[in-house]
Amino acid sequence: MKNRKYYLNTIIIVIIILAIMFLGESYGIFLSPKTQNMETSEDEGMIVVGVSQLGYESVWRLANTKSVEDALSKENRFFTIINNARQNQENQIKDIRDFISQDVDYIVLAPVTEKGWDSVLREAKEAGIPVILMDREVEVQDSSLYATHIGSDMELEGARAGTWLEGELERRGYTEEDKVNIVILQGTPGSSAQIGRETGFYNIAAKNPNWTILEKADADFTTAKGKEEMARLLKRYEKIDVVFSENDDMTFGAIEAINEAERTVGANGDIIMISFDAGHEALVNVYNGNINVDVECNPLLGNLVAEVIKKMDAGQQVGKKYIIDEKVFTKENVEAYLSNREY
Ligand code: GYE
Repeated sequence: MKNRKYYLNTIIIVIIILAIMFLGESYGIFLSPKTQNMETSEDEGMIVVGVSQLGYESVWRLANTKSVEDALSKENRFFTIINNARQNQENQIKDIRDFISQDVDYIVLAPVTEKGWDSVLREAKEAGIPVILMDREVEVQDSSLYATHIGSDMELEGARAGTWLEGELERRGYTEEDKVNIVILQGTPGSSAQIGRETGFYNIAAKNPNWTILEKADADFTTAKGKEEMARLLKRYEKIDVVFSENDDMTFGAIEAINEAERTVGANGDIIMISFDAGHEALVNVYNGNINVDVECNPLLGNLVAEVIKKMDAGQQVGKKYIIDEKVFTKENVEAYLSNREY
């Protein structure tokens, strides 16, 4: 009796294992990702796109990744592989090489820093795979190594912050005699966002001899580092009038550090807070008066990327640069944007 039951159980288990293997094979579960990608995409005549996203360091980045996922979707005839490089250029170079060996149709690259891309982009070019730069830019000798760049004018963003500060100091009654001490919370050094925003801001600062930039502190676009660096700066400098924080995530950390140091920030405080990106949570902070000004950087680039790839795929000529329109938010205009902010 015991034996019969044992055999019956064994037979049932063997049947279940065979059924799983059979179904797995038919649905491609046991195929390597590469084979799986190519078979599915070719079968359905889709455009295969490899996306090398630089990381998930900020609210901006999450919104950008989602926007790409939504636009480069199966329904939209795309087969998309998104790799996340965790803010590391080596990982991005490896991702691009993987995409080349998978023979994708297009590569979308959001480069963590500007330098160091020449060889890998040449490899993509030699393989005949067009590279679309998204968000940040690259600094290469030969601009034919990429097809186009879709993103923001970061230098203009920095200049907008500087112009706003000039106006604000004037409104507060500052004269040329009044010293203004500024600290900068920097995003990833060598990234377009850091370089561009600082260049734009420094150009305005150069016209205001009473502005002193006390220190630039690398806080890598993250809240944790923003808080840590701000706390350190507050201990080091007695008089800080302005914080130029190169993204919202660092700003959130900085506000916490300022409050913990029993200092006040924003429209009603003694430290002026300048921020970039202008995600929903930051706009609420502008509305509540914790952030004085937030210069918009729009992460919703997915639709434009999809549109440009479709054009290229249809053999049409595309532009070398696509820059999106952006705004500047202060307490005066922010209310109208609070309810329908997508990120
Ligand atoms: O401002 C920041 C993100 O490159 C524009 O990267 C982007 C920046 C953005 O981490 O929040």
